Parts: sequence; structure tokens; C-alpha cells
Amino acid sequence: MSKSLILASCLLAAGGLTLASTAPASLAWGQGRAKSGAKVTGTITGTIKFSGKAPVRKMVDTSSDPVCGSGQEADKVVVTKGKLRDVHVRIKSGTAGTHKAPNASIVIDQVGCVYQPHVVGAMVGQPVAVRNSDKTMHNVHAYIANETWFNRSQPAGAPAIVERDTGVAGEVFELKCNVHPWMDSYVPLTDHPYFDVSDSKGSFSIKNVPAGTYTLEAWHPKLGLKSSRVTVGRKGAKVTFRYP
Ligand SMILES: [Cu+2]
Repeated sequence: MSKSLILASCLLAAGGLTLASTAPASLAWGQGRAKSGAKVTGTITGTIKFSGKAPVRKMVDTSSDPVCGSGQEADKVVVTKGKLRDVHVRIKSGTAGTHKAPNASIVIDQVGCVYQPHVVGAMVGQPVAVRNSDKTMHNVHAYIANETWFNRSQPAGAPAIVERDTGVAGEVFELKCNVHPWMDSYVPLTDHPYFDVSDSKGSFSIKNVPAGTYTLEAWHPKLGLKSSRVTVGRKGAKVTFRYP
């Protein structure tokens, strides 16, 4: 090996060391690259299990508004064959880079005096559209961190209320209805697109996650927060959360 080559390799090694010791923690994430130079991504899939006896889903007294019908559930812990619905699963933080919120709105509808869906994720700055499909008046009262974000009545046939959310990542905004006190919906906010909400089979799927090791969080409005470490590679990763 010539002198200059040795010098070059020493410099390279030193450069590598310097990089490793000064790189911010966030750069340690999502840095996996295939040999072609393309970013390595994977899908995180998983299941939310609920063990033990599922809570009884009570009926709500909707007699104050005949349009609402009957059969609404007061307790929103929805368990089907040991699987839990409405759990927002997200990477806690630290995915490399910044992510622009989509211009497409998150849509929440009011059907039979129930917000649908009950839990839906949004990115900070993403528009949220609240529709009224009922032949009755609702009053959409939205809160962020227990403070009113907006409070607007929405008669039957009125157009959707569209607002761009103004929260910060990690906050949850909650929709209530001032006319029908049993109505509620929750929108956890993230500054990245790596989230999903479990369906009635307890399943979730988070696509295109840059390879790396993350803290994955699961959050349910009534049952709270769980977390798990997950390493995502080309083949993705599988995670199970257990409630309560
Ligand atoms: Cu209402």
C-alpha cells in the first residue's frame, strides 16, 4: 500500500468515527440503504389483543332526539373475539426528515348521532372535515388539550365543517357534540405519516417505514398508552400489543 493510500484510509476511518460520534440521535434512524442506494423501508403490521372479559357495551338514552334512533354504545371499548378496535398505533418520534401534511382532509361523519370513526389519526396541519349525514342538528365542539379549538353548530343539510388542525405532535383533539352528550371522537396528531388505527379485527398496518429501530406507541382513549421497541427491516416487523 502506498503512503498516500494509507493516509486516505486513515482519513476515511477518522471521518467515519467523527460522523458516528457527532451525528444527532435522530440521524441514527431510518438510515438503512439498499446497495442500489434506494431507501430500505418495511411495513409494521400487528394486532391489538384484549384479554379477559370485554366490558359490557351499555345503551345510551337517546330519547331526547328521535332522529338518533337507539342502540348507541356508551362504552367505547369495542372488543371482538379478543381483539380491540380504535387503537391508534404510531412511531413515537424521531423518523428522519420532515413530513408535509397531506392536503386531503381527514373525514369524520355523524351518522345516527355517532361520530364515525371513533378514533382517526391526522398529521399536524392536515385539514379535518366534519360532515353531518343526520337529519338533525349537531353542534361540533372540538377541543385540543382541553381547550376549545372550535365550536360550531351544524344543522341538517349544512356543508361539512373544514378546519386545519392547529395542535402539535403528541396532542389529541377531541370532538364532542353539545346537543348529544354521548358523541365523541378522538384525533391523535403526529408530525409524520407512520400511524394507523386498529380495525374490528384488532389489525393495523404502517407502510413505508424507513429501516431502523423505533419506539412504537399504542393509544386507546379509554385504556391508555402502551409502548414497544420495534426494528424494521426490508421484511418489515410484526408487533402485538396487549390490553387492558
Ligand atoms: Cu350531535
